[in-house]
Amino acid sequence: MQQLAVALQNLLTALVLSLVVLVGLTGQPIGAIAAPADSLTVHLGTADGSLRFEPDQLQFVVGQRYRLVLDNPSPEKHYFTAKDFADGIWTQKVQAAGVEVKGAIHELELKPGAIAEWVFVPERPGRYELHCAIAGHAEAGMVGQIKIVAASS
Ligand SMILES: [Cu+2]
Repeated sequence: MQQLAVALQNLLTALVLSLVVLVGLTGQPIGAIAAPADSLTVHLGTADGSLRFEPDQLQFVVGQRYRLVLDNPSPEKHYFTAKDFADGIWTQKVQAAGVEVKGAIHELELKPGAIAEWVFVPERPGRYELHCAIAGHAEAGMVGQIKIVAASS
């Protein structure tokens, strides 16, 4: 059982590595991966309990690497739900409380005081909607817009 888990982990590591190599060969984000990521922080809710994202307008450039820090300064849990956006990016990892998750992510739930880092490279230009999936929160204003724009050449 243990051996199987180790074998699976090695396989996953190999897959991730070959993916990185493939991306490198096709020309795109290997430079972006090596380059330091642009950091930005989005707060899910506010300390006084307002139901909103701060900021609620986000913009990213295709091919650039980002480190999006999500935190929850509010007294209740919130979601960062942006499924179409998540389909339009390549997620390198999501990191929270000593755990790194690799692969596609569509939604994150943050408990009060939680913090998570989402490292990704935008791939598909477009306008995407963001909301909190907790009943009533989007209706109360916990929504946002995410724009992915093409790199200017
Ligand atoms: Cu919420």
